Amino acid sequence: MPVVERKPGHCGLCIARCGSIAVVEDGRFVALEPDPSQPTGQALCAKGRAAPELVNHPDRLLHPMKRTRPKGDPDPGWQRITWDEALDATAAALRAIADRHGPQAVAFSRASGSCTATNDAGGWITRLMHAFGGVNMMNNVDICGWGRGFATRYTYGVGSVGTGGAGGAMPDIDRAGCLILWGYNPSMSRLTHATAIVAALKRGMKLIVVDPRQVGLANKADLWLRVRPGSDGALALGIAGVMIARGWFDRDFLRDWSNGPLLVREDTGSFLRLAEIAPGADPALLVAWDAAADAPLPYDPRTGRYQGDVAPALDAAPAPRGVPCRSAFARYAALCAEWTPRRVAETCWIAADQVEAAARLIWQARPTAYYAWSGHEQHTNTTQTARAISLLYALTGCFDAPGGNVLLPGVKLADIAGPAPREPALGLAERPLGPSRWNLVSTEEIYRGVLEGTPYRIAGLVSFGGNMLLSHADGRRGRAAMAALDFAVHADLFMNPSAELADIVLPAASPFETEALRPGFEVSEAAQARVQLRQPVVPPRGEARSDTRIAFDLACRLGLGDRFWDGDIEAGLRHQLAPSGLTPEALRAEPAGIDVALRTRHRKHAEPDAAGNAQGFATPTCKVEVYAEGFLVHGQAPLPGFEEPLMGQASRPELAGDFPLVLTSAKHTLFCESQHRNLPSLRRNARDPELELHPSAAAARGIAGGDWVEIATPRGRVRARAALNPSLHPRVACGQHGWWQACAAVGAPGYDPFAETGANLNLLIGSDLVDPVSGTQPLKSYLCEVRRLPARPA
Ligand SMILES: Nc1nc2c(c(=O)[nH]1)N[C@H]1C(S)=C(S)[C@@H](COP(=O)(O)OP(=O)(O)OC[C@H]3O[C@@H](n4cnc5c(=O)[nH]c(N)nc54)[C@H](O)[C@@H]3O)O[C@H]1N2
Ligand SMILES: Nc1nc2c(c(=O)[nH]1)N[C@H]1C(S)=C(S)[C@@H](COP(=O)(O)OP(=O)(O)OC[C@H]3O[C@@H](n4cnc5c(=O)[nH]c(N)nc54)[C@H](O)[C@@H]3O)O[C@H]1N2
Ligand code: SF4
Ligand SMILES: [Mo]
Repeated sequence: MPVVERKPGHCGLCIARCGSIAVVEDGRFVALEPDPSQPTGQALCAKGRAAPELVNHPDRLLHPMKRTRPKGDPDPGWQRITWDEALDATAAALRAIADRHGPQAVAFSRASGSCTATNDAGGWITRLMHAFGGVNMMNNVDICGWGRGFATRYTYGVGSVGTGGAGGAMPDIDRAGCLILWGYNPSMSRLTHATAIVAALKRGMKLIVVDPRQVGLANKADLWLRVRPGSDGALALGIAGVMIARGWFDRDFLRDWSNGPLLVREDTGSFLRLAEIAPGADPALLVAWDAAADAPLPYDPRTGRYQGDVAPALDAAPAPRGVPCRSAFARYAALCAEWTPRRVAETCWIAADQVEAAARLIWQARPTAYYAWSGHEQHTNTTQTARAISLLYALTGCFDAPGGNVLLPGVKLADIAGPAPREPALGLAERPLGPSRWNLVSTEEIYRGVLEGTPYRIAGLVSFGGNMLLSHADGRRGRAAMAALDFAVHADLFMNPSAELADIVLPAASPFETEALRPGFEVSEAAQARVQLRQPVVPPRGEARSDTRIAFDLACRLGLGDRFWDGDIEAGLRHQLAPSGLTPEALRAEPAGIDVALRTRHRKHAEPDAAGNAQGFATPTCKVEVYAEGFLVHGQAPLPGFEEPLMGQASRPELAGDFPLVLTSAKHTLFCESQHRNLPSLRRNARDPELELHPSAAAARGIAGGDWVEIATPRGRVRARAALNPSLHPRVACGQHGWWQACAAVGAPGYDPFAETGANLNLLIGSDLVDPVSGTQPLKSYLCEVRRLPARPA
């Protein structure tokens, strides 16, 4: 009889972090099962169930290796080395770069925390970067999380990539009357959300899905808006326009909690300062309008109060002292009114009556909550789209209200990242409002730093997972940049095309082989209360080490041990947990986790602060920012006017004839990003990359379902198999990125990541046309054409 152990924990393979029980037979990890006793344990997806295949895979990296041949040689000549050799060589190379160019010349990167377990070590990796003096972290935020977690800070003042939703505020699905999924398909991408939504639909919650494809919960939605990829901003303005015109909005919330009442000068577009009409007045004071007195009403953004606590007019258009002004809200309402349902229908390729239907549902079925993700993230207009959606949401008045998007409490932990060095991150000068403000940089900024030395030289790269040559645009430029680095080290579970260009590769342990702290599971109050110190299911294979271990070890070799408890992870964990009152011992004794007492408070903006003023919002005006004056200062629009995608038919009419289709992309149910194609139970059911086409678009090109096709854009061409999807607009095509890996066990091929005969979808996308605020690449709206290939690619 085998010795069977059943170990509670969670699946760390994606952001859902499903509560699970790992089954271990005679020391071998053989199965992963759901653990319904955990708040995220209702179900597991196929990837989670394939976890033993991943852990036990024959291609796992088991030892540190160094390359012995030049970069660019088809055979890197990997040679096994010891951990001591690997860490010493890495530390020496990084120190040499820091001596020559300064520590900022070493960039750091990590795989997205939404498709890997690198968040387990995220704070420690950032701590390592800060301690070393690094200021540039590539963590994919420019294409994943900027819209939901950062752009919305310019509206609500909050945002955290950890708890997404409305920039830090998670949808209260259990209590929502209406939920909007905007470019987000949790049935494939976050099982725990999907489960909660299905339950809420049973009790009568209304659902609106904005997605070019009728996929996942779009099939159960009360309203499915088949938006043209990249036109979401216009749709948000149009829906808001109907809400405002019909009075379907929370006027009191906008008056009291948004900067909508503040007067904007018609001549400059800046807020009117009191000092401009009352010389000698406090220069910090802004102005609204007192309708009863027909007089200016001073507003102090430091306290969030209007003089005398008089209620301001929301939509005034006065000319105090002859200075023509309009309130921020009046300007926003005028912008929205330009987006009539008919114009939205033409722009977004949806039916005009759906605009009104959406507005009605959002208002009448409140409380309304929303979650916007990848569908609105990967465009040249992502920032303003996220702003437009957030303002539409503000109209509901449901922010931080029960059944709305709630800023959930979390267990208190010590900050482990430590302060960032002062040196500016790459991209900050060009895009001061973008990710660089938070020391987060794009791949293109790194490539430019390496290849062109601007704004300064990047000579080294430390990567914890990730596969940027597949996951970001312009992989060929990326390959040139990787090859031109003085030194790169990459920690991973498997070799991948990006790691192939490193000097040293380190074997990383999988989440099933490591202990990790999960301080809350985000999707609900109950899930947030669950703190788990996930226990290893089996020991790491070979010489693999956890990312946390690697960060601590590397820090010590770099002479930074004093910042890393001399390599003692346990001491670090104890420090991190201290404010919570929890200890590692207590958590280990309860491997499924401990529920801490958390109390959700709503409408925290109305709670008084120490001085007796309402807390308001953490924005420059202390209110929800309908009008973001800070954008104006940096040459961006303070209201989210809609700009067409830069590589779209409207912006590039000269290309529209040769490239008549709009190309977008979506996640694969069976794989995370560029991973998992090597797992037999998954790959068996999805052998080849697919491109979804409308049957009429296919027929017009002589393409049948299953045919191999070539996808061409102005930037390149790659291959996929046609899959017919009648739910698409005939002019939209939807591809899959991340295809390169073979799966020998089922005889499924690999694909050359850099060749036209391969399937790297992101070779089709350039890195020159990006969102002006965030640098986001248009991975989900580009121009393309598709043609049938005579036969399967070699
Ligand atoms: N066209 C198109 N492109 C896209 C997207 C899209 O929708 N369309 N989506 C984008 C999004 S949202 C994202 S987040 C990015 C993702 O891009 P990446 O973050 O580059 O993610 P992956 O491609 O999954 O690569 C993850 C790598 O990390 C390794 N890994 C997994 N777990 C661990 C771990 O615990 N530790 C370490 N050290 N390594 C680990 C894996 O083996 C793999 O090699 O791609 C984006 N690219
Ligand atoms: N199975 C699986 N799960 C994953 C991942 C994975 O790769 N596979 N990756 C993880 C990661 S890193 C992330 S970021 C999350 C993301 O999870 P999601 O946000 O759900 O990811 P996507 O499938 O890229 O995009 C969601 C939807 O947006 C639609 N869409 C495409 N273009 C547009 C557009 O212009 N506008 C609108 N409104 N919608 C559009 C697509 O059709 C798709 O159905 O998933 C995580 N979970
Ligand atoms: S959805 Fe699947 S891969 Fe993601 S955590 Fe759950 S079981 Fe794991
Ligand atoms: Mo992502």
